[in-house]
Amino acid sequence: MTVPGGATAALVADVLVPDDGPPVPCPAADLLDGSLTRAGVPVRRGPVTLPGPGAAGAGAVLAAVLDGGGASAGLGIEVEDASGGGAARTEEAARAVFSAWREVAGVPRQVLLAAPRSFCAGVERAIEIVERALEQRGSPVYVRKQIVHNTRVVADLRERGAVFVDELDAVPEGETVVFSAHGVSPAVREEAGRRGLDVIDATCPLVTKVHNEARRFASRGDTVVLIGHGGHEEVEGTLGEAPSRTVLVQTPEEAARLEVPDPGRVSYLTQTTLAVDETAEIVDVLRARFPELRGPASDDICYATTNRQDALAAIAAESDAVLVVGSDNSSNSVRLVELAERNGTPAHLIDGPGDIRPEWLAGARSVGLTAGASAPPALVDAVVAALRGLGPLTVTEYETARETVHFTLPTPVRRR
Ligand code: 0JX
Ligand code: SF4
Repeated sequence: MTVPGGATAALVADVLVPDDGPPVPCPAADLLDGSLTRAGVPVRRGPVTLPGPGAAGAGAVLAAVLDGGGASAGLGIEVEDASGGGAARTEEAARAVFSAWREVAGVPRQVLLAAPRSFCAGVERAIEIVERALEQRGSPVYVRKQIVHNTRVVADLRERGAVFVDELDAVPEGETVVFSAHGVSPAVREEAGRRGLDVIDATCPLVTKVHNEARRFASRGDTVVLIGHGGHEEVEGTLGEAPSRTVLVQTPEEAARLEVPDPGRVSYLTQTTLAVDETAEIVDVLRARFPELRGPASDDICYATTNRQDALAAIAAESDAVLVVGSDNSSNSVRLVELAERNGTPAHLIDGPGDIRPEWLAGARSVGLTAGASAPPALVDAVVAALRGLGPLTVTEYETARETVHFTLPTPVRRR
């Protein structure tokens, strides 16, 4: 098949259809699809019929049936109409992709599944707020910034009528706007008030707690050291609580160089999604410099961030490779990748199964799998399903904590 623009499409098999037996499902289709898409080949999905012995046709069929440890699993790509425009290029790419995946398929693997992983209570609440606002008020419901830093979550809500905007000036007067889980500065709240917007606040209560601390520490006359990453929305929101009294510190080196008006009056706060060990290092430097340093009663790094890091630490060393489901602007997800790498295990951030590269699995018999707090659990299931399509797979979950946290919804959306 030639798609508009002249390139020949590759048909990735969801199922292989032999002429003399039952159809063979292809759970790894997303993996082949992702590789072909990255290679710039247009992809279609559907059944691929296996040519019988001696068959000759216009298309090229690349296929293998693997022993899946009980059930068989297929891998297949068909370059339809191999004589069409761009067909040679598509066939070359299809052969390269097929053989790369074929090479890492057919060996038994285990997945070490970290628990807890995936959605936290603040993310579940934020998504439910947008869903309920859409149910109650209809589309459009405006959302300032990404409700959570996940491509799939944002795409799903957009499909259901949410309109994501970067700033409030893109929201028409009087309309409903949801503030994201990461929080906003007082200046943003004031602007929403001035513009008569109907605000529903999806800021995670654990982020709000940090804002409250920022105001409290600043009002007692302290310099507030905010440990976090510059430019992150949560950090911008927290900085905005007491901008003239707050300084951002991102590294131990910055902490070591920090000059403050009164070294006896210094407090610290942190972004909620930092690496626990790296943050402790910065706090240690600050405490050595400012022995009277005061901080939050308990750490500002939230329970979900801490639990996901602990869970991954428990499996990282035993894994040959780690996959972290999450988007690349998700701070807590990126911290998980870095944590695995600090444990000596190569780690990769993926939005879903289509991002997995065959070379990551070469020689990897144990694959550690986790997901950041904004990544839907269904994407983790999709990764496991795709890996199952490469051969026999055992999945073992290691649970290091059980999460029972639940946050109530804000008043405007509490009743359905
Ligand atoms: O980039 P973050 O990790 O702060 O946010 P993400 O990925 O949306 O995770 C959930 C929201 C966290 C807020 O603290
Ligand atoms: Fe709240 Fe923590 Fe989830 Fe952020 S990661 S939304 S602070 S529970």
